[in-house]
Amino acid sequence: MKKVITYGTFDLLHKGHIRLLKRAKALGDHLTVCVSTDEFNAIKGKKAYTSFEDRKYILEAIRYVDEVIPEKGWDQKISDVVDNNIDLFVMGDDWQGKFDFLKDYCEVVYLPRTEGISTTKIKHDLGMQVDAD
Ligand code: C2G
Repeated sequence: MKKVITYGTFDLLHKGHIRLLKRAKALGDHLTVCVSTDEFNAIKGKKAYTSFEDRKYILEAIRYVDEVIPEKGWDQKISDVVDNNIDLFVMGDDWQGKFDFLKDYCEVVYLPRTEGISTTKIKHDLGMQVDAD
């Protein structure tokens, strides 16, 4: 069984997120999503509209997602890959190269982002407070 993992906040879930999850799952048999906690988002300088518990609940309802675990910091990826027997790490290419250190532990693939949609754009278009990205 080929296990895939990906990471993110997945706030205000949109087509770009779903397309990433769909393509990641298609590269294996099992997809684990490591979703940022509210505390980690604060470290990332992001404030999600939807709480960690609700973002986890929503992700668990997606057909492409098999397991959801918490992302509490930047430095858990190696242990996540090892402890979960992960074969493939997938991220959108806005992260191109940033996680190549994982190549010692698993395959690493960066997928093209979906153009024209982002959580920041949604918030901006709705006239909401936008994080300092
Ligand atoms: N994404 C995408 N297309 C978009 C928007 C997002 O493919 N239009 C992808 C991102 O590249 C990422 C995933 O969807 O792989 C989740 O995006 P975010 O929730 O914005 O994740 P981010 O805040 O970048 O957190 O440790 C890594 C971080 O947790 C990543």
